Parts: sequence; structure tokens; C-alpha cells
Amino acid sequence: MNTLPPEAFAANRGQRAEAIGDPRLDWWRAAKFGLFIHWGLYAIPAGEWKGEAIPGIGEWIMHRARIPVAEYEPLAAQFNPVKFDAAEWVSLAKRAGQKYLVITSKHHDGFCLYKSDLTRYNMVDSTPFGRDILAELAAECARQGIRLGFYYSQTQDWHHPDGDGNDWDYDESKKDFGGYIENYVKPQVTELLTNYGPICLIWFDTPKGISEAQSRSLLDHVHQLQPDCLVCGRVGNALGDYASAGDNKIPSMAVDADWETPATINDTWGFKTDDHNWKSATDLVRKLVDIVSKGGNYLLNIGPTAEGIIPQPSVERLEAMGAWLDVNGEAIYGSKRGPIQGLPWCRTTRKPGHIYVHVFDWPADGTIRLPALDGPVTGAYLLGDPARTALPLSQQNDGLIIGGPAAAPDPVASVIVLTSE
Ligand code: JFZ
Repeated sequence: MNTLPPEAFAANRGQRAEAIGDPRLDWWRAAKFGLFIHWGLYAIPAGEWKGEAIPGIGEWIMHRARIPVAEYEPLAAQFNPVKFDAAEWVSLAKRAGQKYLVITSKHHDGFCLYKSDLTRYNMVDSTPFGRDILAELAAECARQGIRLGFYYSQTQDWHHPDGDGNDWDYDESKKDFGGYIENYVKPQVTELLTNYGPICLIWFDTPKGISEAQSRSLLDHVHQLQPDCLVCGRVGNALGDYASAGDNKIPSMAVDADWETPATINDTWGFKTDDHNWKSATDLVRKLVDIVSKGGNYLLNIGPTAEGIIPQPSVERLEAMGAWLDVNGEAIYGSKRGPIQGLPWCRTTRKPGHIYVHVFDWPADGTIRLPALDGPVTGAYLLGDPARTALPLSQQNDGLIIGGPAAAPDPVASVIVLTSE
């Protein structure tokens, strides 16, 4: 079994040894599917600065266009997302079948979506909207029964004079990064873990040059404040509670660690007006299945507009995923990576007594041929068939043959349940 194949994971995005098998992760291991939300001031320029399209991901516009703090900061005075509706956002995650939600409390641009006492550069103190986005989401997540986590950019902060990344306003050689971690990052993490109830995870990002001692002190700080709060592998120095793959990267084989793929529905994380490169709902469901079959979680992103609207193509795709999960969720939630790996036309997941075969490409003759499995197989039926009609099954030395219908029962992915008792 593979441990963190380098094509999908870098060393500093790893899971530390003590977290392997830790029951604090049990809810997360069962959840499989979460909603990522990238939202901040970058939704206002939405990929365009002074009439020019800025290439790259939307939330990086300040960096890509080298926008001085003095010009970027005033965006806050324009941020008035009157259509923001926490109940609607949380309800979309629920309809999609997502079990947790992770939102940018502070991204690399340094702007805080919540009321912070460490800076006035936040939603409550410097926007006309004046509402604490995280407080409203926390209340709705509690009401609708979904876990809440916070993305927090611990290394890069292009607004703070001592944060990493902004070399067009500040002299990098004069920065007190250690002081920034101690006197700014840690007190902000305290706010996030004190003022919003139980937080399921902190999603640190882009560790870059953070030292092992600094990563360790952030990890310990989180666990002291909320012992059950998970810390993602991007805290740096392979110290996470779970490993985080590269963005949109899915390892080619099953991975024997707790891991997650953060991913986009189009190409950008933060909203961009001109990004229409939407993945299809079928592609997204199959990516979810692929990831879960290899033992991972899928953290799938939306980038709401500056008004607070979730782009309709994202809504449609998430709802389609929810519809597939309504029928096939049993084969996803609480499952483990499957016993058959490496076949291009199907993926497998498993639970005690059950193996789930997710067929992407239904064979033209309706006959499913699988390699031999370890244990006995006593029956087969389609998960989408409420009557659980038994499918004809024959076992041979070199494998298993299942007689299915001539046409694919579900063109997205048809799940066959194999029972062993
Ligand atoms: C980071 C951020 O810079 C980005 O804005 C977004 O928040 C994303 C979720 O995370 O970007 C990365 C981090 C790691 C890789 C790529 C983009 N990577 O390892 O491939």
C-alpha cells in the first residue's frame, strides 16, 4: 500500500505519525465529501484589474497584478454582499450530500471575513455590510447539522507588513515573520476557536518557509483550544492530522493514510467572471468515487460572487452530486478504500460484509467481469434497485461474473453491491 505518493503529495502536506488511527478523525473518515468556500475581497475585481484580465486563480489577483495595499485595501469599502444568505449556503452543502464546510476566514490577501480584534481589515469593521460572516455561518451550520471548519492562511499575508509574500509594498528582509506568527496568527486562531463554537478543522495553507517549531506551535495551539479540532497537512512540516494532496490532484493508487483532495468545479477558487471551464456533474461524481475508492476525502470548492451569490453552474453540479448520493450514498459515506484497484472502468469501496463496485463504463453485453476477491461472495444487486433483485452471479477460479442489465442502470456510475454473508 502506498504512503503519500510524491506525484500527489509534497512532504510538508503530510500526516504526522501520531494521527494515524486517531479516533478524533473518525467523523472525518466517514464524511468523505465537504464544501470548500473561497470568498473575500477578490470576488469584487473577479479576475479583472483596471480593465485588464489578470490570468490565474481569482483570489491571487492582488499578487498577480502586484496591487499595492493602498489600492487593494479600499475594496473593503465596496464589499456589500446584500444577497449573502448563510441558510442558503449551508442548505446547498446539505443538498449536495456534503458533511462539512470549510470557509476562508483569512486568505493570502489578509482580509478577515469575521470580526477580529487584531485588525480593522475585517468584514465587520471596514465594510458597509458590517456583518460577521463566520458567526452567521456558524449559527446555520449548528441549526442544519453540518460541521464547520476554517481556512486560515498562516504563512502568506500580503496585507500584514510581517506576513509572507508581499515584496512590492514591503522589504522581505526586514520582516519579523516569527513575531507575526506569535502576535498575529496565534491570537487570530484563538479568536476563531473561541468565538464560533466547535470548529471541526483548521485548514492552514501554503506553509512555504514556516519552520518546524512554528508549525508545531500552531498545531499545539489549535489542540489546546479545541482538542477535537483537526489540522490539515498544510500546516507544514508533515505535522497535520491528515494529509492534503495538491490542489485537484488525485493519487493514482490507494493511499494508506488519512488524506484529502481539495478541488475546484471550474479552474478558480475565488470567483472570476471569465472562468466558464466547468467540469461536468458526471466528471465530479466520478472524481468523488475515485477519491473515496482510494481512501480519501473530496473537498469541493465554490467561489461566491461579491454580492453573495453562488454561481448557478456550481449549484446545479452540487445538486446533481447530491441526487446521485441520495441513491448511492451507502457506498460512499463510512466506506473504506476498495479491494480492487487499478481497473479503468470501475472503482470499489467497502464496508464490513459489503463490497461496492462503481461501474463507470457499463459493458456492452451487460456482463461484469471482476478479478477474484479474497473472501466469498454470496450475492449481488444494484444499489439503485429498491427491490434489491438478485443479479446472476458465477464464480470461477480467476474471477467473478455478474449478469447485469444490457444498458447502464446509471450513466454516471452504477453501483453493484456484493455481499459476503
Ligand atoms: C493554495 C492557495 O494559494 C490557493 O489560493 C487556494 O486557496 C488553494 C486551495 O490552496 O494553492 C495551492 C496550494 C498547493 C498547490 C497548488 C495550489 N499544490 O501543491 O499543487
